Amino acid sequence: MDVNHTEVGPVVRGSFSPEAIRHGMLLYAVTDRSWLAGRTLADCVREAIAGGATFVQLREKDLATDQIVAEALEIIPVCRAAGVPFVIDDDVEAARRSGADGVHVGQSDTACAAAREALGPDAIVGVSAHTVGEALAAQAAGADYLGVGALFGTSTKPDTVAVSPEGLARICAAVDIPVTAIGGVSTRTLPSLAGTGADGAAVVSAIFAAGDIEAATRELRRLAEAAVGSR
Ligand code: TZP
Ligand code: MG
Repeated sequence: MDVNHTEVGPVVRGSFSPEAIRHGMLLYAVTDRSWLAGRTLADCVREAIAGGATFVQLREKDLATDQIVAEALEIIPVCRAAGVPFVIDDDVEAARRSGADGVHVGQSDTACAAAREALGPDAIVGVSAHTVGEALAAQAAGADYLGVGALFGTSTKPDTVAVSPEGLARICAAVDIPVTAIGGVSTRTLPSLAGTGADGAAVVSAIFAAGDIEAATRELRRLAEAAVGSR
């Protein structure tokens, strides 16, 4: 992957082209520490990347910013060595302090434009969207990509809003920025993303709950390529 690195204060941030970000949507791994089983989260991310994950998001719902920064500093070298973009969920300050490549914000988190203002023009800012209206607003505000879901049933995020495959297709047709589909994506459900126009899938449990993360990711990557290849 083509990456230019720029100095951001004491840290170095990768700068990813729009094409690289679109490719990153193919199999977007969203971390969860629920299933570490003696491994560090950085170990799990390393396995996911070895299996073909194309993007990594650090998602922590219960940690303070200092702890998120500390975790990010362990994971960033793993992602950077592989040229894989790394963003942090919600916490713009943790993204800024750690030198993450960017941030992912939901509809009730920091606004896209404010995140961009805080992190600078080279940062990746991703936004969660559930409707065409939210998607167009995010694109107009400068989002680099959209996460759309929840497509399928998931117990990972209880407060999620349901998006149908038809709703996903409407969003993909309405925007120019890349889209990754999230929520209940597994080897069973991933093939039904074919034809929606999505650039790939974002996955939590089907990667991080797996005993063999690398093997599980490899199979998801194969299916993602097949589904997106036929869009
Ligand atoms: N946003 C919408 S659904 C979801 C998030 C973070 C959780 C997806 O988790 P899983 O385990 O891949 O269903
Ligand atoms: Mg959020």
